[in-house]
Amino acid sequence: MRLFATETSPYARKVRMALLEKNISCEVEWVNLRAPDHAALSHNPLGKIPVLLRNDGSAVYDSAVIIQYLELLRPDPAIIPRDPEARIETLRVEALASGIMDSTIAWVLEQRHTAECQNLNMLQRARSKVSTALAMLQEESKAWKDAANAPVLSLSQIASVAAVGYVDLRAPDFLVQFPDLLAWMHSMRLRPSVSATLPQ
Ligand SMILES: N[C@@H](CCC(=O)N[C@@H](CS)C(=O)NCC(=O)O)C(=O)O
Repeated sequence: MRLFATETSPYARKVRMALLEKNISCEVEWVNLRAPDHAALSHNPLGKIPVLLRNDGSAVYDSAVIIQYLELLRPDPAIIPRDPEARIETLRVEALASGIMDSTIAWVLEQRHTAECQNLNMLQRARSKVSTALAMLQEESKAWKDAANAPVLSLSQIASVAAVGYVDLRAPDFLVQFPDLLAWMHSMRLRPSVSATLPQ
């Protein structure tokens, strides 16, 4: 299998961490998203990464679907609980973390425009969503104190590391408002799947 990814994509990081936690070997091909004919385009018409190319040549995207595929491919160790209530709760936190990624990217892209071309209303809305969602993740993380030493990380924890790590990459000062979440992230650096996938 081959994963098309970039080193900074939080969605790809979620998949890369899941592969490591589940001990699934997979070649990673780094993609230059700025190139008009980048490698992932021929496998995903949307041109987005991550894309997982299976051994039979078929492609799986987006990150949430790839994770479901990996869980089917190798059920143990499970990163999504099988108990229905715990499963929905885990997928809800994954959606929350994905929303943080989406809004942080929207914020970063808007900020790249010259000052007179920025949509300040949109910028403010994206920042506010990141802020309220991070506050909620900080509450969730209080139950994850010992996660770094757990036999396997859950998808909630994997997605949260990827989302908070991306905010840390793009707007590190923003995280100062969330000291408990920062402390949790710091403790997670001991985990090989976290340290091996730090965005460059
Ligand atoms: N919902 C998708 C989002 C993927 C996504 O937006 N990836 C970005 C990189 S972080 C991308 O490929 N952007 C290029 C583009 O939109 O053309 C997922 O979870 O996989």
